[in-house]
Amino acid sequence: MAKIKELMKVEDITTCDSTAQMITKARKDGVELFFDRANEVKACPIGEKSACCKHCSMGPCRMNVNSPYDRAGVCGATVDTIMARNLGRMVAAGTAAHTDHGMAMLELFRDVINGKVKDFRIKDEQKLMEVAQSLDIDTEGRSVKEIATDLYRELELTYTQVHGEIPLVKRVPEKTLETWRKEGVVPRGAMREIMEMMHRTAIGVDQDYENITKQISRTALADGWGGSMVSTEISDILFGTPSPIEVEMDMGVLKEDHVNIIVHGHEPNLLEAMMVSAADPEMKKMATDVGATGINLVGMCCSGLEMVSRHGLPHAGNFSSTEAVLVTGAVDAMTVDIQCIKQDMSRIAKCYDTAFITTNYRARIEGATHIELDEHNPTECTDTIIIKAVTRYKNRNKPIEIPRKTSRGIHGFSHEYISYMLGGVFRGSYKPLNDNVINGKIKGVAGVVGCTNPRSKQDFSHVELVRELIKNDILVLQTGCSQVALTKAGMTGPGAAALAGDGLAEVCETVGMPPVLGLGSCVDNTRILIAASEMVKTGGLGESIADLPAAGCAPEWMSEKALAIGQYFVASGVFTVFGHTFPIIKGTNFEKHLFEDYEKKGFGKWGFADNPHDMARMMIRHIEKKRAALGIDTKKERTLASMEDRRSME
Ligand code: NFS
Repeated sequence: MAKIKELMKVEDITTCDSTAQMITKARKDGVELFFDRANEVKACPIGEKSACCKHCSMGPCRMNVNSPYDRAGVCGATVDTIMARNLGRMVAAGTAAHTDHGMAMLELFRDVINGKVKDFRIKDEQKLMEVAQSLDIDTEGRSVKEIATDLYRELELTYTQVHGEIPLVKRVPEKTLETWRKEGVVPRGAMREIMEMMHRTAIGVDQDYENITKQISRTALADGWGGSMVSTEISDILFGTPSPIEVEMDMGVLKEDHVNIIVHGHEPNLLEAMMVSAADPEMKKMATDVGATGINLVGMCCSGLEMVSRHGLPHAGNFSSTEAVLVTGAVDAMTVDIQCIKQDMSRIAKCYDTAFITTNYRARIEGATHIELDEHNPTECTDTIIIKAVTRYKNRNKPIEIPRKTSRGIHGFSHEYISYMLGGVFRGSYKPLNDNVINGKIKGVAGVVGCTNPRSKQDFSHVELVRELIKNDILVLQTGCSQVALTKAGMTGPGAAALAGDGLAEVCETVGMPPVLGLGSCVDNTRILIAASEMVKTGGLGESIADLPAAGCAPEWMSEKALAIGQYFVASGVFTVFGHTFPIIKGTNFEKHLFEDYEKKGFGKWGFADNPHDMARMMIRHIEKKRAALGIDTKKERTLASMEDRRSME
């Protein structure tokens, strides 16, 4: 372990009991985790504020964060240009991650249609029809293959379209699209937008922060309404659209007498194939032959969430727990694909003799065993992983300590299911949701999403923020690591309605839903976009997404992907608050542009707060402002909705 001058107190690092227990164990075992490194490697104060330009070799040029207009870069770039360039490149990187993931799903879809991939199939034909129809693809009297082929061609444009508007903008409310057209930010294919973003932020090109911001929005929109949306829709078509399911989460899902295999990453196909292998009688026998009771397959982070939503697979924790879970000594194999995988997991896995396996050609890690997943024969890879895990089980020689905690929650709320749940099976609609927002039982809707970060006490802000929001009758939609934090805190089950304000609690009890709805992984933030779009189209809450009493927040974000998501929500019209830090200097022109002026153009805007109570206050204030603008801010007499009332809402 590197020499750490002063270790942080465990209670200051995390509110997750299991992770806390493992941090303590790791320290006893002499194993360093990223929490301690975050303490040791202080963030660079200039980099943190994005006030350093290293886009050419005349620099790197570092600005003065306390007096940002004191100097300029060697080329003359002002601090506004520098910060805008940096944000642009971060958003381009985040967009690239989501769209490359989406493209991988689309290529898999193509090979399934062509019959080249036989281990996967189109599982949800209804969703295929709905997505095709939403893009004006003719479905009448045509075969699934014909429709799917047309859909593939259309969605490929999400990436490759050089001119014009990508097909999925057909789903954007008219007035929102009008704003985009007026401001010149309707996205072309993501490849074109990312390319232009990189070009414009190179030395000597775009040196006007407002003009750079346009391309930042356009790039991010190519993610939210493009690459990420394709990923969600195609994953639903191939693997099934989620519907509510009760799931167990936290490290207590590991079982000492089982071969424990964790899958961590983002693409659902690895875990889908793992499920097939783990259910194979031959594999099961192999596990029992070495004395195990069975194979225990568990997810983590976003690929885990995809399987939570679709199959009810247990989930061991979020981003800040992926190293800590190895410290249990109970993980026989940790297998990963892409994104949010810490390099040091490879070293920690070695300390506990856990097989650490990379499976994707894009993401190899030094010290890991690489067993590539080939979609044409996926179980060859996943069978091999199970054999490695069984071997490790047989040779277990490290003491095992599994935290006992688990929490149950309801997950798998697709935007289709929200419509069905509220409107009923024959008259699925967002009208009951809109009606309850209009009558004030529900004050508004908030998306609380995103990562955890070792520089921010794990899960704390997510939980505190959501607690405040639901208490104030705001329905919370969740994705990503935030959803895991809230489940561990016991707030994604119907019992959480007791923590909600009277109005929201009443709606939750009538419908039988929790006040906190888990929608899936980070690419599934697009489900929130579609839900927002449906709310606008249903009527009564304004004409554009910017009119909705809605707000978003990523309280403990860390990834560039989160910035891309934040920007596509802002550009779609949502007030979006980030916590813990933001790469910008307060009081600069660029900050004023993003945090104040941007909403005057018909977009949303950014917000920042460093504690969950301020985040909640800002979001609630914004929602109240929107309610007032819609003329629905008068407090209505509260009555208990009966079934009769529910029917009459129609
Ligand atoms: Ni999202 Fe998923 Fe978690 Fe953050 Fe990483 S796992 S894609 S980026 S850390 S929420």
